Amino acid sequence: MISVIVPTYNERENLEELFERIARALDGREFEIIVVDDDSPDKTWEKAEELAKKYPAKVVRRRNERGLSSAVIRGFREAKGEILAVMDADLQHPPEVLPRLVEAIENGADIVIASRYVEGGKVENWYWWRKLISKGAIMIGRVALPKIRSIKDPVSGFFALRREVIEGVELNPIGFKILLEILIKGRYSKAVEIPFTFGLRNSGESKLSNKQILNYLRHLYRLMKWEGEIDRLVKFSIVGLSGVVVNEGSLLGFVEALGWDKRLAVIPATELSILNNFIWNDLWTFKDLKKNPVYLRLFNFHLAAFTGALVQWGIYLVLLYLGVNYLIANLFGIAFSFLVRFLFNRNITWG
Ligand SMILES: Nc1nc2c(ncn2[C@@H]2O[C@H](COP(=O)(O)OP(=O)(O)OP(=O)(O)O)[C@@H](O)[C@H]2O)c(=O)[nH]1
Ligand SMILES: [Mg+2]
Repeated sequence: MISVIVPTYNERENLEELFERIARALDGREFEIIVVDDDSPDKTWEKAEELAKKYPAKVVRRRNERGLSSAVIRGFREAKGEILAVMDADLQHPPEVLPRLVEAIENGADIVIASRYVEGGKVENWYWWRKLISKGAIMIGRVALPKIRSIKDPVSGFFALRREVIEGVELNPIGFKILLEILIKGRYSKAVEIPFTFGLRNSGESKLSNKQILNYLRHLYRLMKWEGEIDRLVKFSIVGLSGVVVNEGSLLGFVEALGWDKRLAVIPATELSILNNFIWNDLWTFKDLKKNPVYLRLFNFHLAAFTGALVQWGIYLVLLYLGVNYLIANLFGIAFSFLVRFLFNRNITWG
């Protein structure tokens, strides 16, 4: 059996067509529709209850709670199916895609995402800035959370999964992007994406606000913490600081004890600090991620250091050109170089 979970808030006008199209799309299969409505002022729940006389549906009217993710989680709890699907009520998620989601699960996938950003998928009539924000947000998410790196639309609100994926998993109900939460915390081995066209909202108003952007970043931070990525960042910083000590200390030794030329001694001193950082990162920061052979890790680590230096220098020059104070310009350069080196090493050297 398939449970189609539909969170709603003021979607009264969309329900009739939604139910009808879901029923037509899933004709011949056993299904139920679960509407989780947060006591909408337009009485969406009332309309849903009326439709439940005609269609296999269950209506949950939550009086004291609000929130998209928590509504979906509630829907999961109420659902009886082995396959759980989630979709919006406003018909931006065409019900006709549902059979393809179900088939993908029957063919062995644990999670199937109806995706706007795989080949063949698209978004209709969005202003360029909304596309930019959407794509940018996804890119940040994929970089911040290597586990979902291969997924093109990890924030889609339209997806299906096997019940086992979320059973016994503690999902955090905060935020708008429940799929992200599931992709990080769920128990699954195969997640696939199928393309679809995200259409225009049929009727009613968007609940998406600017607040959601900040919310999304907070959600990412929490998931990074859960994944241990924040720990890695901290370790990487500590190792970086130890590298500064090694660099300065060996430079001092080369110049004062060995009498080397100051202009050249900085090169072996830098190399020593790179080796120092490599060893500690290899033994500590990324100790669980040694997939590449050691010579490749060492080579990539040098490449990261070099790339970071170039980025630092580039940003420094650009900011100087823009009239920024040179010390502040350098600080920005250092910060970006740090980020670039961390991401390079996390995703490539130990990726
Ligand atoms: N139960 C519940 N449902 C919600 C809540 N907020 C949004 N929804 C529903 O979640 C779905 C997605 O919300 P939308 O406002 O359509 O978000 P969106 O599709 O990103 O934005 P638009 O493109 O403007 O429609 C819709 O079915 C909403 O009714 C909420 O707080 N509680
Ligand atoms: Mg919508």
